[in-house]
Amino acid sequence: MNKLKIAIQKSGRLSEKSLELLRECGINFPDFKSKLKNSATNFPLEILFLRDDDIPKYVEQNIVDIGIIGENEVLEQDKNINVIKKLGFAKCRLSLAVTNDSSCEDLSYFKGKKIATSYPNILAKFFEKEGFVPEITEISGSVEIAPSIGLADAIADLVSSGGTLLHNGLKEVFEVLKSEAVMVSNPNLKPEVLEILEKLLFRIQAVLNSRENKYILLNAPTKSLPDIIKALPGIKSPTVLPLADPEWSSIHSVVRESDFWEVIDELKKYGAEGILVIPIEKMVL
Ligand code: PRT
Ligand code: ZN
Repeated sequence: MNKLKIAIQKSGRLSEKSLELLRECGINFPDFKSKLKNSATNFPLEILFLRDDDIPKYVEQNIVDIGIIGENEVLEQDKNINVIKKLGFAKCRLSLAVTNDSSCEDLSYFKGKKIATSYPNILAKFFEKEGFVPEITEISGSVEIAPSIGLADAIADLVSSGGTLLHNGLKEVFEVLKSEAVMVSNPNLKPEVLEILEKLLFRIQAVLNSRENKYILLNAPTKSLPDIIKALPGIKSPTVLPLADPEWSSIHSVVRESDFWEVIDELKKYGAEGILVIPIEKMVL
C-alpha cells in the first residue's frame, strides 16, 4: 500500500506542535519517543523524526515526501523543494540586533561591520539588495553572545518574545524576514502519494480554519438586527432565531480570532447581551 512519508523535527520548538497538528487531523500513531520512524495506525502516513536542518535535504532527495520546518530554514538552504502550506505556529522573525549603546539609525550602519548569524545566505541576499554586504560570520548557536565576546559587532538571529536580546544587552534594529512553520514537499511526487497528500492537506486546512475562528452566540434586540448583522463578518450570513420574547432574537455566527475583540465592542454598542464564544473543533468550508 502506498504511504505518504513526512519528516518532523525530533525534538525542538517545532516537534510538539507538528505532532499536535497531525493528531488534530485525526491521525493516530503509537508512542514514538524511542523511535526515529513510526507509522500512523489509521492513515497511510509514515513519520520520520529528524533534526530540522536535515529535513530540506531529505525532502529534496525524496527520502521523505513532505516535511514540517521553519520557513527560515527553507530560505536559508534554498533546496529544490516547494512550500505548500503555512501552518501558523512557531512564528518568529529574523532580525538584526546591535548592542544597546550602539547608535544604529539605518542599514548603512552595517557597512564594514561584522555580523554573526546562523543564517548567512538569507543575510547576504538581504544586504545585496542594499548594495553592500557586511562581513558575515556563521555560527550555529548562542549567536546572542557574539558581540559581548568580541566575535562580531552585531547579530542576525531569530526573535520571538525578544527576551533573549534583552538579557544579552542587545536591541533589535531591523527585521530581515518573518517566519513560521511551513509544510514543504518534494516537487515530483507520484500521483498515488499526491492523492494521500491532498487528503492530509484537506484535514490540515479544516484544523487551521477552526484555530482561526470562533463560534459566537448572542441575544440581540430585534430592532438592532440590521446593525448587528452588519457588524458580524461571518463566513456566510449569520443564523437568526426568534426568542420567546419577540423583542429579542438569538444570533449564531463565526468570527475570525483576529477580528474578535473589535466585533464584540460593536455588538455591545448595538445592545447585544449574553454573548457566548465557543472554540470550533473542525471547520470544513
Ligand atoms: O536540534 P534541531 O536542529 O532540530 O533544532 P534547532 O535547535 O536548530 O531548532 P529550534 O528547535 O530551536 O527551532 C526550530 C524552529 O523554530 C526555527 O527554525 C524557527 O523556525 C522556529 N522558531 C520560532 C525559533 C524561535 N521561534 C526562537 N525564538 N527558533 C529559535 N528561536 C531562538 C532564537 O534563536 C533565540 O536564541 O530563541 C531565542 C529567541 O527567543 P526569544 O523568545 O527570547 O526572542
Ligand atoms: Zn536545527
